[in-house]
Amino acid sequence: MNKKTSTNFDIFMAWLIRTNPGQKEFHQAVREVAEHIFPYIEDKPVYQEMRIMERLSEPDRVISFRVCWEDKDGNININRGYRIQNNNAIGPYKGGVRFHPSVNLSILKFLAFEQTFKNSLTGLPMGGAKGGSDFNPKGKTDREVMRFCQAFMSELAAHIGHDKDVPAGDIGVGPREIGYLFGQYKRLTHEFTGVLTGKGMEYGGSHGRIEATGYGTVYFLEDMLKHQGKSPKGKTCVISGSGNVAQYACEKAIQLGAKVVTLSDSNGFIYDKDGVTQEKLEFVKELKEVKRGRISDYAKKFGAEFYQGKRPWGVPCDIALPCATQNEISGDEAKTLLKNGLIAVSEGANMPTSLEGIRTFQKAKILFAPSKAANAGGVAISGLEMSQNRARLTWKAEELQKHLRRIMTEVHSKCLKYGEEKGGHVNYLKGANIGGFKKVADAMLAYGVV
Ligand code: NDP
Ligand code: 2IT
Repeated sequence: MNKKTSTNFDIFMAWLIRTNPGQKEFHQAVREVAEHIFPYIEDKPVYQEMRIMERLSEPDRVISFRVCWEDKDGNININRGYRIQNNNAIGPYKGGVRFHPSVNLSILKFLAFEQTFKNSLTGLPMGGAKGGSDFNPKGKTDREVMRFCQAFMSELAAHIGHDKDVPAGDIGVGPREIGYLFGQYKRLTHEFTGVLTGKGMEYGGSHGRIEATGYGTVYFLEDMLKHQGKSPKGKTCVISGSGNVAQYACEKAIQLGAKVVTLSDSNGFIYDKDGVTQEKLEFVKELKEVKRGRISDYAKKFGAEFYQGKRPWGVPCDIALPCATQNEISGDEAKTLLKNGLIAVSEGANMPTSLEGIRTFQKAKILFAPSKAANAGGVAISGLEMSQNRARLTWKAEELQKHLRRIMTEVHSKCLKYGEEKGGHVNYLKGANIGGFKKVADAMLAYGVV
């Protein structure tokens, strides 16, 4: 009898593409991982016989639902909601919710797949999931956003729970949306449990969660530079995005003595030659979180340059921190960054560098921190929010900052363990992929065929 085993990368990718037609972001994310896992399992037949990679890349469950809500003018709107529960081998499903018009099955499946490896790297007991909707919160009133969130949660509530699946924020889902979602869950179930993370401090949130992703991305950068005897101090830094992750990556980079010269949104980027200061950053936080305005207002307010419809990668820098969205650094943009003297990239966003971009950075052997390692700080503090909710305790802010710093160093160490190559170069992508894979795969082996 001929047994089916996963021995061949090409056969695996052909299967993946055939069974998930047209889902290009999902193919990309799986390829990025499989390229390292197949060589790693070549001499480990048990992972092949048990077809771990195939099982990891077929989500446990894909939930899709209609979301109907009434806007301020009395019109009925229909959006599509999703929750992808990718894998719960090492803990309850865990991962953010994204509200953005670009949301589709391919994007959420790539995010849920990545989340599985990222959550494993944190060392905490969390499986991988992602959810969201093609709803566009931009230009909507608070009441419209509330009605949408309530309608979304009315369906999602049946599929989540503090031991089952714990959603959180992502693009377009911040403290306001988490409040509305949590309020509706509580109303439907008559229970107060830690079913979401990223909650307000008044109702079970954790200190440090707001800052965690951005700070963690810069801590990872700091650890990579330290490994080479360098530091962020005095380095010029280009950041994309101006939302949650970008704001706190900017804050930590400034605190560590770097000079941040750009921020962006979907309309373009600002170039501030004098550098973003803490004071200017406070303006950005207010602009984005309260006024929900555009980054071009920064240029008007502080006399910086604004480049309409452009991304910031043409600005000369030592360090790039992509913190907006997937595939925002193309192969050509990666080449431009290198030509201008780039030494390190730490990905705050999920999969912001295209495959061509990654190959370009890796060929040049610069420091490249992939998202599943570099932005793991956010979900790590989410994991600690779950612990606090279970214990009905609130840990002190300083304690959480220490945990975040420690966890990012542990993630960095895992990348070194599996990614250090002959000659001392560290392939952080390989390290993160294998480091994330091992724990999940071994748990799956323990369960047998389920
Ligand atoms: P926010 O909604 O707070 O901010 C998103 C930012 O990215 C905004 O500046 C937005 O601009 C910009 N942006 C979004 N989509 C696009 C696009 N298609 N083209 C250009 N700009 C875009 O989200 P977050 O900061 O939370 O998320 C940013 C990234 O970080 C995402 O990849 C997310 O998955 C990842 N991430 C987030 C974590 C978290 O804890 N929040 C944890 C780990 C990763 P505009 O306002 O114009 O839309
Ligand atoms: O991509 C991510 O890691 C997040 N959006 C955060 C997930 C979480 O559960 O905190």
